[in-house]
Amino acid sequence: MKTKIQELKQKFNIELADVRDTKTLEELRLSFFSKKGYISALMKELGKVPAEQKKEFGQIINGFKQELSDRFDEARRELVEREEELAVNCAEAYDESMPTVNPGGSYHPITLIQRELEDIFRSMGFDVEDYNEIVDDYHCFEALNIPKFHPARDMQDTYYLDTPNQLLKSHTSAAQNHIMMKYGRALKEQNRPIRAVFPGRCFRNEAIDACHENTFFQMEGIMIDKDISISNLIYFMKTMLSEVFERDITVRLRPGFFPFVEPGFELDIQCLICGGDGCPSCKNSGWLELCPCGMIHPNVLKYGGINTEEEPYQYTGFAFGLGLTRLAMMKYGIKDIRVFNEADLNALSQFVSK
Ligand code: FA5
Repeated sequence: MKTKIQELKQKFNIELADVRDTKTLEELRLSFFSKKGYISALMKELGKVPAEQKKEFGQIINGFKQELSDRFDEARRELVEREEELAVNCAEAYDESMPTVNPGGSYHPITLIQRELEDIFRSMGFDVEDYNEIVDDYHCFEALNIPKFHPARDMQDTYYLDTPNQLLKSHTSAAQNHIMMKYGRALKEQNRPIRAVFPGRCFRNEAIDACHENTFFQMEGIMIDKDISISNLIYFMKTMLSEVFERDITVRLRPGFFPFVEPGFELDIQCLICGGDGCPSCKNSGWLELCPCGMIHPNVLKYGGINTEEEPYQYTGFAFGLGLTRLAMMKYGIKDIRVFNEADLNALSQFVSK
């Protein structure tokens, strides 16, 4: 029994030396003092000791219990003191005005593709413009040859504000009139062609699926000068796509109706997710509507103060409305458009600037 107590004392000393906090200390205390602990086991053994030795061993066990108990109390006092001190020091060390330490952010894929396109168009002499997200009915529709109650409005149902006549822009074309007004004078007086792209967030009251969102990005572009034709339009579209994808992309141009262009086209690219076989990202068609475009309708030029008839200012122009979000899907192989707005950092932080 004496050897047993000696062994337990040694065990206690070794384990206590390793204790760093009150939680571990409590675990050690229970291993000795709980019903199934070492002290209970000793007391059971006491029952087997001959009667004449019971008193002596009983006193030894009690002395041992008392010693352990005192050492526990002392260790607990010291640990509690240390933990309190640590908490106070940490609180003092915390400075809420300091920037938070984070692992470093990354740009959203839309930001990356938008910047890439801005650089491409700047290198071709285009100005990059910004425009409001809240616009009025005139700029979003009427100045684009879409009068009230025109069926083309049905394709672009959007969100209307309580303030009369204010809505969230359903397409970047809403900025066309503003850009024409801004640069029209330089066109007329300095022969400076209007070449501008204007990226922006668009909103539509839309049923959401793998390739449709209610909030998405477009990049609009216009070019107005004398003798601008469809050849110019096709040249710029081709150059832009080959720069973005850095390889040959299969595209198709088909007629498309938009009241603000005449003639109008739909420029589709073969789906790069399925290679043209059909998948949810392209609604199983193998093609993705990417960039409607066309020659700007004379009415739209007129609303923008651009002369179309009077010699020598017979201006023409082209316009395109690139689906920036869909372009990002194709470029980065993102199968579902909803990824862009889900704020899932695991998915979004994979994209790095070139
Ligand atoms: C327009 O928005 C016209 N303003 C484009 C235009 C500009 C035509 C200039 C002619 C001249 P459309 O509704 O098709 O057209 O949208 C243009 C592109 O935006 C689509 O090809 C597609 O790539 C993208 N887009 C449209 N709706 C959504 C949506 N709900 N989610 C994601 N992308 C969309």
